Amino acid sequence: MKTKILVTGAVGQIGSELTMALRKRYGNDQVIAVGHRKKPSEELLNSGPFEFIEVTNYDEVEVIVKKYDIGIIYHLAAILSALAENNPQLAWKVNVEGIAVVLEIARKYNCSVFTPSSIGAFGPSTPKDGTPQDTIQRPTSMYGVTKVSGELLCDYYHLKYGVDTRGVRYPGLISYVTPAGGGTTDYAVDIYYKALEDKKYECFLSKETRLDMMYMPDAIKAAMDLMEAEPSKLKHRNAFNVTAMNFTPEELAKEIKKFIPEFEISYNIDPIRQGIADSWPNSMDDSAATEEWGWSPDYGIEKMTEDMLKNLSKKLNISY
Ligand code: AKB
Repeated sequence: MKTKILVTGAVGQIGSELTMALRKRYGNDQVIAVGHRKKPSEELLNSGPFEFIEVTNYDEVEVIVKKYDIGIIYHLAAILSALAENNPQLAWKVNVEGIAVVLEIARKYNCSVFTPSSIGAFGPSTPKDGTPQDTIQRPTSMYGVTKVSGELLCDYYHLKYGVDTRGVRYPGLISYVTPAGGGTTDYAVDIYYKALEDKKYECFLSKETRLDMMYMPDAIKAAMDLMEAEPSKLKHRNAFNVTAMNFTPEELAKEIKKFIPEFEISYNIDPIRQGIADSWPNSMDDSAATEEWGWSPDYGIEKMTEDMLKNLSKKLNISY
C-alpha cells in the first residue's frame, strides 16, 4: 500500500496547518507539500519536501505523484468565494479543472483523495436552519457552482472507477496561523487581529448575518479523521456537513468584549459578500458525519475566542 501523502494548496489557510499536522502524525518525509506562487513559511519549507506546481496542469501533478509514489492526496488548492465572484473564470479553472486533474491522476495511480467542499455549495433555496446533509443545492455564487461540481466529480470517480474519494463541507474557518484570503467568512478572522491592534473593527457583513464556523484545529481533525475512517461505514463520502458553532458578527463581538471590554464593532456592508452570505445556511445539520465517522468538534465560540486571543497576542506581541 502506498502511504506517501501529497498536499496541494499547502501554503494556504488550511494547507499550512494540515501539512504540519500530517507531518507530525505520519513523519516529515511522508508528506509532500506543493504550492503555487505564495512563499511557504520556513517551518513548512524546512520540515519536509516542498515543490511549486500548477494544480491545473496534469503533467506537473503527475510528475510529483510519480516522483514521490503518492498514495493519498489532500487537494486543498482553491479560490474562495469573494475572489471567485470577482474572477469567475479563474475560479472555474482552479476549483473545477484542478479537482478534475487530481481525480484523473488518482484513478491512474490508485490514490485516495480528500477535497473540501463548503457551506458555499448551498444556495437560497436550501433550508437555512438545520440544513440537512442531503438537500437542495442550487448555489447562486460562482464559488458554490464550483463546489457542487467538485462534489459531483468526486462522487462520479468513486462510483464509476472506485477511487477512494472523501470530503467535508467546511463552514467559515478561523485560525491565528495563516489568514484566509478572498472569503466571505474572513471577517471572523480579521476581527481578532483588529480587536488586538486597534480595539475596533469595521465589519463587511451585517450584524445579524448568521453563519456556521469552525476553529482550525477542528477542521484539521475533521480532514484527518475522515481519511482514517473505515470506508465501509461511509455512505456520504464526498460532502459531509461539518460544523462546530454558528454566530453573527454581533455575537462574536460580544464574546471578544469579554476579554477586551473597550472593543467596538461597526458595520460597512459589502454588497457582494453580503449577498453571498445571505445565500448560505445559518446552521448545518452534521449528524451524518457524527454517525458515519464519529465527528465531534472540540471548540465552541468561547473556547475558540480565548485561544485565538491568547495565540494572536503572542504572535502580534500585543497584550490585552
Ligand atoms: C469562504 O468564505 O469563501 C470560505 C468558505 C465558507 O468556504 N471560508
